[in-house]
Amino acid sequence: MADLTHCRLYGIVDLNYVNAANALRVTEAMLEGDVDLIQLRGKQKSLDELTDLAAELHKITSRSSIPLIVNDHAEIARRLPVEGVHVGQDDDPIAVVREKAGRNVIVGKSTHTLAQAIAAQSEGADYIGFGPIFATPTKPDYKPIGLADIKCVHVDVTLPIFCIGGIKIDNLEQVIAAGARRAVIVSGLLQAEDVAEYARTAKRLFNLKSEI
Ligand code: 3NM
Repeated sequence: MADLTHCRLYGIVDLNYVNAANALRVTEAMLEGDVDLIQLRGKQKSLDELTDLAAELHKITSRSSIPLIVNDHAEIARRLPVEGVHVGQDDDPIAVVREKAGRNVIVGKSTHTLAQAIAAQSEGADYIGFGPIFATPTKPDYKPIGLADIKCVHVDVTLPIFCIGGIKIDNLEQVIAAGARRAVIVSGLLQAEDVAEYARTAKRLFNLKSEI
């Protein structure tokens, strides 16, 4: 299983922002910009559509040895050699995700409170998302949790923690200063004029500002 210890920047190819026809190009740009981990997310798409697209994306992510994580569908990890599956609070428990995948894949879980983060670790997640830190149009119904719990979650949870939600180049330093070692950027990256350059800038901030 891929080691996530050194991952800093997690990019999501979210089909609400990117046409499936452009997904490959955007993924290539993320790889060029040195994104450490990539997720395919398509809440509106069918399992078969997502499976076909994941197969295309995996050809190029695997060439760069960057893990490809699929959102929600463990079944895709059964059909394809993608590296992992990401689930939310209302999805299957992690053991069920692994069972459905039929092999030992990376399983990540979205968490929105300190208690959920601790529970996800006990449940056997390989990493967690923690957020939304700021308000975000990508998940409009979620109340932002702010910066204050970032330090605490890093004390209570030893798994890789990816802060998420409303994070952009403009506020990334603030998130890092609050204790984040890793971040997910969705709309910031996908709406950037130059996706690769945006990713590179974010990585540079981690390299310069992160203490660990
Ligand atoms: N999950 P953006 S916030 C997909 O808090 C997602 O679990 C969240 O998108 C969580 O970078 C979020 O555009 C949206 O704000 C992140």
